[in-house]
Amino acid sequence: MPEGPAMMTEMSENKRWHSVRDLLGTNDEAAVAFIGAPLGLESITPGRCDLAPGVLRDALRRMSVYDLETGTDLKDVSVFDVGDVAVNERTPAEAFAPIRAAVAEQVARGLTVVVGGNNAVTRPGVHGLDASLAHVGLMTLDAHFDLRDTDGGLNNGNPIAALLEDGLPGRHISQIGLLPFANTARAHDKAKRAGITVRTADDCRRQGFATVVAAELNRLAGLCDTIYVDFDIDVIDRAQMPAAPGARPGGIAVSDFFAAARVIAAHPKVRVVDLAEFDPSLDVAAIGALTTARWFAELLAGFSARKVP
Ligand SMILES: [Mn+2]
Repeated sequence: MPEGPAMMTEMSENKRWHSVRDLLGTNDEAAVAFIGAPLGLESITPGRCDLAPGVLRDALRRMSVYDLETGTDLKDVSVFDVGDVAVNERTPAEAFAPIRAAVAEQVARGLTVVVGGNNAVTRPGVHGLDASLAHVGLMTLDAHFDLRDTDGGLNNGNPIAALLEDGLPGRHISQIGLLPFANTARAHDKAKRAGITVRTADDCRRQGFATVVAAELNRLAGLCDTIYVDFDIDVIDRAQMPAAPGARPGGIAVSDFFAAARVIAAHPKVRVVDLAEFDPSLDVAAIGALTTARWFAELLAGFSARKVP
């Protein structure tokens, strides 16, 4: 046998690999949709969350499609990339209709992923999944209630308050990962009076974050036809997620966040998820970029493992 390089029958991995970015394209038959929602205006702490969809797409090149821990290979998964909704220069009030419409157009797929943007993307996202708000459940993974008063206008601190005012039943809402000294007594009282289920970061540490998430998915699934999940990335401990203005020390471990993403995407009633509050202008050593990229890979892995009922 002559010596020399082996015959290559597949793409060489000498300089590159098959990445999660390669899964995004224009295949209209794809079971998963990716919608960029670069909404940055009216953040309580002004920032550049509008940069997140582009940074996340780029970071997906650094994710191999293969998960050696479970033997999951995403190479045959196809994601329809809708592109970005033109909301860069819009307020949450102005962005409501276009984001709602973009989500409503995709919800026939198995899973629609909305990449914000600040947390004001959640209200139009929920409306896009269920215009009646009567049959949808909402789970938030967030250090905050996002129940600030709406009297001064819509911002990234009041999407849940606005949804309650729109008619979403409080018992259809689960809020997980709340932190002490990051919320007010008034917001907590609003949550209790509305019948929202509240699980603090400490509850999650004691019981296991993925365990709490799975239990709440089951609770919501018993009440609702579909479930929307808002991943506010500030639920992660600030040392592990510096690129979120609201993240604080004492938050959820990033490994728990990834595990929860997989459990959530595997649930057959979860139809739309969003990612909110990633501000690339605050990033350090691409921690935020790589964290959101891994989150997206976990969603695809969970979705691939979904058992169709
Ligand atoms: Mn939030």
